[in-house]
Amino acid sequence: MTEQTVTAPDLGDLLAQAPSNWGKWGPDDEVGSLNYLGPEQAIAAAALVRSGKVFTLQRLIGDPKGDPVWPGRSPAVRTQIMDEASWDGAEAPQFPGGLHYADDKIDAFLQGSTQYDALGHVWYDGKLWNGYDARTTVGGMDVASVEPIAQRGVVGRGVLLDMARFRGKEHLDTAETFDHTDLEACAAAQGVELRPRDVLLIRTNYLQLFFELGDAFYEGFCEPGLQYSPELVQWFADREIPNLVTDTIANEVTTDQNNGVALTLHCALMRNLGVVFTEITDLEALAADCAADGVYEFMYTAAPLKIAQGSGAPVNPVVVK
Ligand code: UVW
Repeated sequence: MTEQTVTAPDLGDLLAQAPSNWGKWGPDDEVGSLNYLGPEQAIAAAALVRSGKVFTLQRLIGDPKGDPVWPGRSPAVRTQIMDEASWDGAEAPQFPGGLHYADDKIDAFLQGSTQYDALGHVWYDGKLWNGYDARTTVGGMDVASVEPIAQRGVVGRGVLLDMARFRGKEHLDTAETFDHTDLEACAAAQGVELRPRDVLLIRTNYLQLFFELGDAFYEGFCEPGLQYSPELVQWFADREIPNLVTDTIANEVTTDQNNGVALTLHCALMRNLGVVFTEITDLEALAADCAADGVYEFMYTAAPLKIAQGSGAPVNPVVVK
């Protein structure tokens, strides 16, 4: 990844002609393409509930098998503060009636598990989503934090695009890429129609390798995923995609295999179009169910935790079929 970035083009140059939604929802907007989801989309999504089957998409925080995180981040550490042993000594707190209780806390990267990124999470050329100055991130996100996304919540028609199954693989491979034409072909093979304003859920099952390989997973780290092209970005813009949800750590091929740029789509989709990213989801149970009943559309709902000035926040999205 790092060797290629030395010769990589500048994001400002690469994306100079790329579509932008800055200003589309006013100068103060902080939720971007989530504006595409309103009451009409929520009602249509609710109409997709037929079997009543419920799927939660969050990965376990504190998984005994480990928590996959972006290199440089560390998994959450949970510390037990109070438990029955707290009442072993004479100094134990006493409550009228004899109450005992358990308490704990976590020290966690807000992007260290299944999470929503704030729209201001990434930037280049000193500007965030909607043109906000990157200095507004210093010491905490003054604008385009995760809080407005959390306040609003996300409800819409979700469509699962099972790229791993479509390619006949247990999981996609390191640095394997695909684009919007592959998403369309996958949808066609699954017999599901892609509609404007869909929440797209893309399964790679790549994180299975994290659980199989342990630390070796991070050697030559390059996740599979969508790869930048002007046509792909235009496809997202034309389809008014509000939310991109994947089961990888960063929702796109880590390093563009054509030009060496890191996380181009974070910039082209999130920063420029205001597409909201949901990462590190667990799509396995949902994908198995979709493969079994052939129904790849559903009601998708999510709301990240409300964290003031957060650049992201944990979430447990809920899908109802
Ligand atoms: C980065 O953008 C670095 O990480 P992510 O979006 O995966 O949280």
